[in-house]
Amino acid sequence: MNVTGKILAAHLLSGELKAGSEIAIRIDQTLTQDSTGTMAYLQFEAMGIPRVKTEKSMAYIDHNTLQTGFENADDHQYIATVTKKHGIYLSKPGNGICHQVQLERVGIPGKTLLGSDSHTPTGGGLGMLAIGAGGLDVAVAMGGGAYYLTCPQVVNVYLTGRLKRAVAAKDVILELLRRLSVKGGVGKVMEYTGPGVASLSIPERATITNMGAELGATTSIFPSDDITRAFLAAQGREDDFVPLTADPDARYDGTVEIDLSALEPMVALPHMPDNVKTVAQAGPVKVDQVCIGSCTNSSYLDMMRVAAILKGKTVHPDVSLVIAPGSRQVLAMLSANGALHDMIQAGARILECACGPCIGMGQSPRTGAVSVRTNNRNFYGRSGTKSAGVYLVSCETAAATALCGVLTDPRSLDTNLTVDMPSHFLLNDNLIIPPATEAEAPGITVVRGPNIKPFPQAQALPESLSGTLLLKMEDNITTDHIMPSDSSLLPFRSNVPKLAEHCLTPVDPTFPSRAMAAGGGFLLAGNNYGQGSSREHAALAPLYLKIRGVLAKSFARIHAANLINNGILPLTFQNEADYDRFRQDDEIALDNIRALVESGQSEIPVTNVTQGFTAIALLSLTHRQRNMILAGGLINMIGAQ
Ligand code: MIC
Ligand code: SF4
Repeated sequence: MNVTGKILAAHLLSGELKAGSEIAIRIDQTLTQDSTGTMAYLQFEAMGIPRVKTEKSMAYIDHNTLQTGFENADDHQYIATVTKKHGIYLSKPGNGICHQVQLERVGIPGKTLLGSDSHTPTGGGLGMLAIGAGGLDVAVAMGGGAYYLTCPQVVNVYLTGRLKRAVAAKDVILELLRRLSVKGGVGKVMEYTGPGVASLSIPERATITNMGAELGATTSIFPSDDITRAFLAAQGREDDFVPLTADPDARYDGTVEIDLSALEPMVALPHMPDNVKTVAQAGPVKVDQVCIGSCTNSSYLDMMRVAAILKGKTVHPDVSLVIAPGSRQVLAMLSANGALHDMIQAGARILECACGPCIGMGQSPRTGAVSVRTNNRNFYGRSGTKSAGVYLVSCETAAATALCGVLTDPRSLDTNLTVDMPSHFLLNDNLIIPPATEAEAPGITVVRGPNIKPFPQAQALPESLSGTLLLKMEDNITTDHIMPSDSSLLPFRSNVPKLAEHCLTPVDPTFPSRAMAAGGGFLLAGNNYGQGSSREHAALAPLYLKIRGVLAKSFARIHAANLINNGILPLTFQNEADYDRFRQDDEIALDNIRALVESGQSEIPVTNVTQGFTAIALLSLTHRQRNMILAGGLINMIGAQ
């Protein structure tokens, strides 16, 4: 067995471990962050379960920390009180980015983790099976319910050699994205094996598993070995260590080989993480801004390499360099050992330990800017400046670039980049607030400010559906297109009516008003629709606008689940060429759709009323998903049960 298979087998509640079939697994740990968490806790409350049933559930506040109005702080207070009441640990704002803190203080090899954030697979660096999902699925898992997923294929990513100086773990995952594309991991777990694994530290492994999300993978995982033991011991958690490796004769559904010694610094050009070239090929592009941080690249190791490059130098006069260490542990260690001083003296602007610029919460670059970042996503508009181009690189490339003012291959610097992993991290969990005891919990009042609005609920599936195809879209539409998130919109994550006014506006600014005027309708999309974030708001805002179905060439995993959880039909073309026959504004009809779904039929005739033809769409639903669609979503189904 491979590592993935071992963990799945140990947690299997129903189904068969056969790639492509539906399985249900037990979830040991959950995490939420504030931008998806408010909705997840509202849904958890709607289920009426008094206390979480997981081994450990964490709530992080790391996304919405700008607090330009009362909204963020209202959400923080809601999360602080609802978690205290229901048995969830709260990581307060300032304690760090959820994935970094979870890796340092909470994650355990061999356990399952479900998180309401697409980069939850960061935990795979520790040998956890860590999966991103919509808030509602996480709410169900907190209540002790199973997590249902399609049993993934497991791809063996066989690593040989070792990284050369100034070549980073980020370059490994960028190389994989170059080879496999943003759809390359759909339906798969990327499992790392081979002699090269032992040369990678835990934060380096976590950088790779983190950005496996951009491959569309279900998750990514490394074995748990001596390096894992040493990391946990340095975090004061050696007792959490369990060894976990693939059997020597483990079977895989495919293999990709990467010779670490052959890699060079890579860059993803605007506006897609798979638009990858070597830094040398991309050339000395003039740069306006460099942002170092995010859950991909903000560990102690990363920051120490950045500090080494910056030490005694000055940031280029035309560049604004911002640095956000990933956790308070990292920041505290940098301040104690003087590395923070080196960054400040070089001219870096230090930000709090949070997502910040990665999700457009501040630091939007100037009009037409080139912004070089260590993040994982460079989707159109995500920085908050539509005309800017974001380039994704390693910390080493980012720091070298900040000094030179142009995109720079860090191998050209002669800095010593050897950083030893600490044998003891600075430990201080005083910003992790434990929940109330069961006896105290009934006395806790959950506080809801005026920004907390009820979430929209779907209706049961009617006999037939009809409406207009309100928008025709290309391939690879991201959740940042469907439900954009920047500093002006993130404060409204618990206010879906307000968010809906911005739904799909990066594709067509007139969409929300047209959808409202039409009283709802359908969407038409290409391949990999809904890639990117786990944000359920990309389903909730369309639901609010009465979108009943999306007709696409294919869907991204988490978004498809979010649509079904909210009673919206994810239909794919039986014959992809039919995509070209449908036009925006065509009227379509799905006659007798309820009876078809009830009978378990997956082939759904879609009549194009305007043009007078019928095409076949596929609705591939499991028995459980069928019941959800019929009931009008997961909450209604649970209510009915
Ligand atoms: C992101 O990186 O896009 C986010 C913001 O972390 C999201 C979650 C969200 O939309 O709130 C994610 O990756 O799931
Ligand atoms: Fe935060 Fe960016 Fe990571 Fe999302 S990708 S969790 S916004 S740092």
